Amino acid sequence: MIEQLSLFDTYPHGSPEEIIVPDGHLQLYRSIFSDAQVSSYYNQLKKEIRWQQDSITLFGKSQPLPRLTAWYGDPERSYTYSGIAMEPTPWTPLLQTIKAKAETLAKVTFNSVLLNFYRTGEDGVSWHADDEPELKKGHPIASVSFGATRRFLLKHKTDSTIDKVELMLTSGSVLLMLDTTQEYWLHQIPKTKKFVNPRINLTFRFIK
Ligand SMILES: O=C(O)CCC(=O)C(=O)O
Repeated sequence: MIEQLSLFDTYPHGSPEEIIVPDGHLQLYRSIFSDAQVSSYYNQLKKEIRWQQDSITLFGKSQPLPRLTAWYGDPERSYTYSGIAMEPTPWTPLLQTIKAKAETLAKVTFNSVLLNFYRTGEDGVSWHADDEPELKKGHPIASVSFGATRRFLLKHKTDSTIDKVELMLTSGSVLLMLDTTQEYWLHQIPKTKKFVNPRINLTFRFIK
């Protein structure tokens, strides 16, 4: 008997939306997880992750970050951003499951993840690139979202004539930031005064 392959069998994740910009390349998978997974993963992450409230010093004044964060990963993969040094908490089984999915899509391995918990629309992250020296240059970054849909904006670091890019990151989506994207582009999750439900985002990374 000949087994017929459906499109779903051939492309179990569907084809991603390709976002090709000057000096950058992203792929967006809109719904990678089932509805049941999305809601159970969100609840579990909210409950079991060791969320912390970090502060940064701006103009000599300490200010809480507008989100909660956590850093998980392989032993000794510590990470410093905006002057905040983070030691990795060991992987949980759920984080390993999500990591495996991200690795299948990105076709690389990851050894760490930064988690962000946006409690309301007043939480966000301002313009930055994931280009700290300890991150392996050019290695894909996989950004997985659960919870509220939020706007994700990208702008070129040096050429203001290049149009900004706006993506809506929905629950269960996986965005891959590839090639030279971190070298040439900044990204942000802007704050909004509109009511939005909480959202959890995980960015899987590779620390050298
Ligand atoms: O929440 C997001 O989608 C973005 C998170 C982010 O920019 C980061 O972790 O560097």
